[in-house]
Amino acid sequence: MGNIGSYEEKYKNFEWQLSVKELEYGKDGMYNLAYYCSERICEKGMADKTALIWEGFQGNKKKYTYNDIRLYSNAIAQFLLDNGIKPEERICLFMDRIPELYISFLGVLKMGGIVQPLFSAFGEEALFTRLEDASTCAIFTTMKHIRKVRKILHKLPDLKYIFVVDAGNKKLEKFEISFNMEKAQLNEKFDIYKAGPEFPSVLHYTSGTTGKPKGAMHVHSSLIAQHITAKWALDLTTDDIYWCTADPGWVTGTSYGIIGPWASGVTQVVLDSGFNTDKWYSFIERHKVTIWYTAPTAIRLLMKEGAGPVKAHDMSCLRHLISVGEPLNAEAVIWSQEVFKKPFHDSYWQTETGAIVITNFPGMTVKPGSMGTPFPGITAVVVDPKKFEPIETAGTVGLIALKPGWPSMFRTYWNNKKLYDEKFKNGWYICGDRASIDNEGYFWFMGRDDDVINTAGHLVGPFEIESALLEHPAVAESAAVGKPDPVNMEVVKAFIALKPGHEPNADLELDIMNFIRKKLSPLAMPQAIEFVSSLPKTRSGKIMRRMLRAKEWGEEIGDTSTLEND
Ligand code: 6R9
Repeated sequence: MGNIGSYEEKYKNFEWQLSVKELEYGKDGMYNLAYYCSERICEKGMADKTALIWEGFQGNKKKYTYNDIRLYSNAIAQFLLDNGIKPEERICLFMDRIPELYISFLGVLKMGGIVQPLFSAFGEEALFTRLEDASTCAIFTTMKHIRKVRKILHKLPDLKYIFVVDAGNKKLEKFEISFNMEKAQLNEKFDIYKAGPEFPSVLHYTSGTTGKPKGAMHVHSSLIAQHITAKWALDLTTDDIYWCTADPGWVTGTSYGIIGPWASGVTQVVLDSGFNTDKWYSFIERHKVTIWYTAPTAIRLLMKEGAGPVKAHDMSCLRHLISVGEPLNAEAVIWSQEVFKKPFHDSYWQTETGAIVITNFPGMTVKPGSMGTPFPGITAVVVDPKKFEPIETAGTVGLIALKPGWPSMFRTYWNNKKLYDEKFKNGWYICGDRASIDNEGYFWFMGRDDDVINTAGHLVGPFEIESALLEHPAVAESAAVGKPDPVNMEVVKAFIALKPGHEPNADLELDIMNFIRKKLSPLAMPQAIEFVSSLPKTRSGKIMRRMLRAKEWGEEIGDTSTLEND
């Protein structure tokens, strides 16, 4: 089982065209990726195959075949058209990991809409920023989250529809329309929008150091890369039971929680519930999960519980383990080899890259602590930070850079071509991470090259936290940085300078925390606050977050003149 055996052979002859041929991508002028995730699988004789097994947090279960997801996504697409929504309009998905989230993702794409998934734990401020930026016209949500939408609706003139998927008999307000997927009029033959390969598909927001979060715009032909990486890097085959633990509010949850697996005709399982060691192992055992894609924070949490809980379950079903989102420490790889009898394989990529670009392939010797080697078809190097030229000397740290042109590359930042252009230097796409390459071509991650905080695999921009803090009447200025944490790798720490007349004390700290809690998602919440009399700045007045960060990590601060461009 698996695609492992022939990997070396395939690597030698790789071209993206291989994926195009396998998918028959573009056949009869069809480039819409949603077609390849539902109709095509049915046409290939797998209509009755299970596409999704879902378990809710209360243990409730649902199961959908490929024919079900085909019909339901058709119904959603028709429903959107019936409401006058037009191709290229932005439709946000703001739901927990319920079946409607996964299926409406395809529904939006089938009518030519641009799908904008947002993490349901976002607070109203985080939601507002992203809906405003995208001029989103409709949002799918549930009664659990509708309160946040109602609060900001008056500030969003473009938001015309709120589709509530579980309203039942509950009273809805203006602009709110009840939509029950399973009771919707089924549509055997929906006329799927004839999107071209370069037609916009998914808009994922990601955080940077400065400014608001930016929307990475993807196109339908991203499928070419998502399909072949799902096959070769995740090793998905039609015999597998696959579990991706990521939420589709983040890119891993769409590229490899919807598109990759469904375009491969895989049965995937979803657990809509928070982390719990026993729950997770039982879930794997119960569904006989064969391929598991998760994140280092989860692995570290499992490690903390030791081998005991692993032994209490039958984990022999697992055949391939992959990790993403943060540095995968060597200890985690060694531990997984000990307890699961197989190592976690690292995979490196970004919202902007759309698909895995560097990975420890199945069948490859894993060097614990290394991310692996570039995916075939990807030219990845490290460049020096001044001239952006590839570094030839093994072991020298530089910026990870990719040669533009891979199929799933983002095509722009929404409404921000300037920022997009700034990501390219000397003909390379600069990822914003630092790494070195050893003499066998393996990449070793060093850290980010900006001030973005990676907490439990989620990128948090300091700007959003600092903006929320600044709205508090006592805060004069603030800086948010990552502070080491044994499980989450980093957590947010805020340094705050107060306005005259305010004294630092525990009551004020609590008041500030409560104030920002309403604005930020739980993961962006500072775990620590330190009051300072002033913040370190460059001569031009920029806050030197890196200096504060270095102190937290016990690192050499070094020559401060190089810390920020003055
Ligand atoms: C897919 C995803 C991207 C950033 C990326 C880097 C960090 C991702 C990693 C990793 C070390 C890995 N990152 N994979 N760091 N080792 N294997 O996570 O997308 O949310 O955009 O984050 O995450 O810093 O630049 P995104």
